Amino acid sequence: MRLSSETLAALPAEIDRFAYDRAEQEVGIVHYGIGAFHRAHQAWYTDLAMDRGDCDWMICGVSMRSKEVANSLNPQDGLYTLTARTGSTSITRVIGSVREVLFAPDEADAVVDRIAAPACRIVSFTVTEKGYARAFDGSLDIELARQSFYSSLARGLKRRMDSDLPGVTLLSCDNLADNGALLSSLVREWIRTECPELEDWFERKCTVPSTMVDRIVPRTSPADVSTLADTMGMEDLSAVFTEPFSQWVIEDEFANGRPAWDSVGAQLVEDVQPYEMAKLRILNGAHSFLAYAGLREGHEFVHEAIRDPALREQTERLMEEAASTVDAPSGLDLAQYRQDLIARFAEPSIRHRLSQIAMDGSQKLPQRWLDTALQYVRTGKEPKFFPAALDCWLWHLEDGRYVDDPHGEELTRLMQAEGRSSVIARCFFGSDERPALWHGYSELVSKA
Ligand code: CS2
Repeated sequence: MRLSSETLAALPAEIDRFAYDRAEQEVGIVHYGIGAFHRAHQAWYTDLAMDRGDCDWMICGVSMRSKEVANSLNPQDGLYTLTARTGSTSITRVIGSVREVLFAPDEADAVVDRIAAPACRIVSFTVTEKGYARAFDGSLDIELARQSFYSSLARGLKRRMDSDLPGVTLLSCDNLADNGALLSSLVREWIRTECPELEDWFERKCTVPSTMVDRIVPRTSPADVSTLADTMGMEDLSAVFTEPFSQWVIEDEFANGRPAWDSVGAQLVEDVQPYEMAKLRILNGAHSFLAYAGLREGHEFVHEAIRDPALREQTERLMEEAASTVDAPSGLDLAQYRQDLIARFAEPSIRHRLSQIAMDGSQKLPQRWLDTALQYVRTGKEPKFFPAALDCWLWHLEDGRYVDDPHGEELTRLMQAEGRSSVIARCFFGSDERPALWHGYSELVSKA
């Protein structure tokens, strides 16, 4: 038996679930990048908000690169479970907020229809760092952008404009510095080049607030799925497993309404930046360090790496240096934040693979390490963590086993042929034909 609308009633009573009538709810959100993270985070908050009586916020998920989620979620009518684990306790809830999943390369017109529907009020994104199709200098790479969300998004917005419908909010939920401003400027570039008649309407009618998202969501393993099937008496091929902790900080600038996410734990604030800086530099910075340093030491999971005394000490030092570059958001004690993070990382029931975090380093390291190091250098201080952390990343390129990165092939080839100094030069300076991979950080090269 498999989880679906039909089999829902047969689930054991202790499995928590929503009480709203899904069939009555309209699709209020179109979400690009419906991976495990979205299902364990924004879709979960939305499900809880609808369960408290907020209506018409069903989600149409859009997959960009693989049909996997559509193939597993659509036969389940969009239903899946979220299991929050800690120690030996796990609590499972069925999430009802996803209506359907579209696979963008085959169903672009349907994506446009959903965005252009009067009920749609928010278009959100977890497309990962590389999904924004940025060129080396941070501007939009139009050719790359053609394979991403820009075209269907702009077509959907254009239809709204032509039908005199209200604007929408674009909500980036990716781990990028200033994700709202970044998304806004990239979408504007697309519009200016591909659909200039939309420019003024977009400016006047749509908003692009920033967000900070936090929840550790390891990739689901086949063992997780089968253990859950034993307790539920049925299979869920879209199940997600995560920690109980979750944080979502959102700038309250919505063009056309939003779910009552604040009634279920999200923080609506005026300025997300201090939260996002703390999270990217301390949590994600430490995560990336643990990934490369941990793999080098032969570990497989985050909880193993952080229990290695030498790595723990280095991680604590990195966190301390990162924290010293951050203005704490009001009410947040950064020393406590760091301690809590170590405990979250050390939780053995969250089997978070280091190789999952090691992915896409070329895209992640600027906001996780380089911004911190740059701030150090510019204030005349020595960023001690930085050479050690970069050394681990370079090791991982030399080693080659875990490299999964849009620039991975080029960097590992360069590493093999010419060694570390050429890779460093490529990252910080580039060449006439190929600009620097990390634009704007050349001051750091002497520390590399
Ligand atoms: C991780 C993040 O995969 C990664 O790079 O650092 O996904 C991390 O688990 C989340 O940002 C936690 O909120």
